[in-house]
Amino acid sequence: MSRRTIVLFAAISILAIALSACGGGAAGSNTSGAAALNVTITGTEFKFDPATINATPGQTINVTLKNTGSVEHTLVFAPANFKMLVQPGKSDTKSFTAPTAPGTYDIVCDVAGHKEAGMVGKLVVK
Ligand SMILES: [Cu+2]
Repeated sequence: MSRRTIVLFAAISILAIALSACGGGAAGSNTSGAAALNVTITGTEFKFDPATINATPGQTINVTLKNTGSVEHTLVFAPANFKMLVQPGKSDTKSFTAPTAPGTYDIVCDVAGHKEAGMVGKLVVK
């Protein structure tokens, strides 16, 4: 091989690596996931309905909390430092990211006494 050929070959190799790295990145983001999950949860005294969210690891979760009760309610997901508060008769949408570790995590309403009254839910990641 002439020096020129070697340089050309090296350039093509680098280009090929760059392209495959790019492709790999795209494939990676496809596997992690999963389109965002849109869930609508009704909050009232004293429960979430549905009380269970099923998500995949690292999935973006867009939560719409509709408060159909007569007092304010929150939806708190501590592992993601996530909290939303919705006044009675209102609804709001916010997003958080599911943990990357599979498992079952607690969702609570942290208004005083609500969790104890049964206003709890689960996020199942698998
Ligand atoms: Cu509540």
